[in-house]
Amino acid sequence: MSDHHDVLVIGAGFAGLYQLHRLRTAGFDVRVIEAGDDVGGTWYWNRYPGARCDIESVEYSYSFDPELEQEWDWSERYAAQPEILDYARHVAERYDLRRDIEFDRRVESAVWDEGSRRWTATTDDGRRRTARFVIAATGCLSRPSRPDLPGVEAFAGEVYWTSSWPHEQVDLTGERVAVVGTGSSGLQTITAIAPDVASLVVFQRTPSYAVPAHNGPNERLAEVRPTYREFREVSRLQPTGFQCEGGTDLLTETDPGEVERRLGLRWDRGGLCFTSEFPDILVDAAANAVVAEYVRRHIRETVTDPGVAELLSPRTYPIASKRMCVDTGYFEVYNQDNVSLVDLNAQPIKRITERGIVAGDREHEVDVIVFATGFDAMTGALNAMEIRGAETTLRTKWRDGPRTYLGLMSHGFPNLFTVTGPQSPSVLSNMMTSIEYHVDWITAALEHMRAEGLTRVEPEQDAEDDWVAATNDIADGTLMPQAASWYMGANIPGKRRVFLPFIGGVGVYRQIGDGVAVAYYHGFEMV
Ligand code: N01
Repeated sequence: MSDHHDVLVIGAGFAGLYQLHRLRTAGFDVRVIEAGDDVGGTWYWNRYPGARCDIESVEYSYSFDPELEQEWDWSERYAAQPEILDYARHVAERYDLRRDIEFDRRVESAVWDEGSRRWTATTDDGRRRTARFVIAATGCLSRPSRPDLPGVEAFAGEVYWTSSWPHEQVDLTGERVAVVGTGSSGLQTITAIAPDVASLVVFQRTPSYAVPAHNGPNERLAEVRPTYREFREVSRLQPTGFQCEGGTDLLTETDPGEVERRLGLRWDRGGLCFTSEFPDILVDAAANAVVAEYVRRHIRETVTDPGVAELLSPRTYPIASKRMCVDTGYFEVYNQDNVSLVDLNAQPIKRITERGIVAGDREHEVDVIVFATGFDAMTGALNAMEIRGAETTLRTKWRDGPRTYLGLMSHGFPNLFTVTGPQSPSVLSNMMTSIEYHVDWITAALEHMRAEGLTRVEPEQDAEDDWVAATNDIADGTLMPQAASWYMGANIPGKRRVFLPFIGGVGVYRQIGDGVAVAYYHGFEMV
């Protein structure tokens, strides 16, 4: 096996798999390095109870091959983690991808050599591989955030992290369980385990806005299939990369009764499109407040204890400025006798003991602690590697926040691409749509370079500066920076607060990316 390749891809999640398929079909010699022992990325690691995608399965799937689209059956409107992992495995088999993937290897460093115009990547087994191009398909939410709570090692029971749940069955029946964290992973875990555990204590720092999923059999698949091609074309141009049929009337100019009616229709349909009814929700605090109160009212109507309902009601940030959750009976869980809620703002966690968690002046004795504390989003996985470009490391360059051109490349790091990198729509979109777009774009760029005999590509400093400024300006025009969210890097102590994704929309982003490519990769220096 040669240790030099045209392209080294890091990660065998949905981005890495598709990137391998595209480049190999185009005749490149590609090697994929994957830290896990199987494909699937996010869906390989996050196998906690209740893990499920909150983008509908007709949208959260590859669109590149009409045959794949027609042959794969999604059983539910929102697919559960095992089914999505099966799909990733099916894709790996169907396109014979495994032969070019090395599992159980983590890339620790990648160093650029200007003389040979090559990257040298070193994996955790000490092995080095060289490649003309490196493509980081490392995921946006793949570097877990593990808060440093004193005493964890003293705990006598079991500790689990939703972001790296064990592969063998974990039976929590009859156990006394604590869950720390109430984002999407926490909500899904809590809802799934509450019926079976002896007791459940939820440790909440910030309550989440959640809208109902209304999950069920996937009736939409039969509807969409006959015209799947056209359906995908429409999705690719939507702001979120999936179809929401966004409204155009401003909430603040709509009669309150009509607002109530329309939000009700969205609520009854379920899912993340809830906030797409009015375009001013994310830019006008008054409009946002109406929608936030709508959700809080549902929480009050669902949770019988008014004190608990109030604790579960988000009030400190605009709705949708932190990632919304999609739930299936989450708030109802708090009506169960065996479930209690600890507000960490009033009773912060002091330490973990042999028996449980001390919050405020009370020790909560448990058998199991589940941490659902999130990720060092968007930059975490990239900065975890020592990536040394022409002059410095990526970590050093990005100390005050990521700097990219189109979220695809960073000046000073030639021939290094990031799939769904920071400052691209990524986490604000259907990841599948954004992954496919980036992979197609990168593949076309590499084919162009090969055809022209070019061996080095790097974004120009000016193009990058303009893109960074534009992404920040657009975000500053919204309510998004008001939340202490992982979109802002605010969940990681010491991380610079900068809005990380591009919020201009998938359709707009696509037009920009296409325009750049058509203009001979304007803003990229290719030599
Ligand atoms: O992570 P999160 P997640 N002490 O960061 C709390 C996607 N996803 O894994 O908000 C106590 O959202 C933290 O509190 P706060 C989706 O994009 C999708 O749940 O920082 N608590 C928060 O409550 C999602 O947004 C799906 O104040 C601490 C929680 O832990 C993203 O992944 C499913 C703490 C972390 O929530 C991440 O979701 C799952 C501490 N020291 C995930 N540190 C679906 O498709 C953190 N917290 C459905």
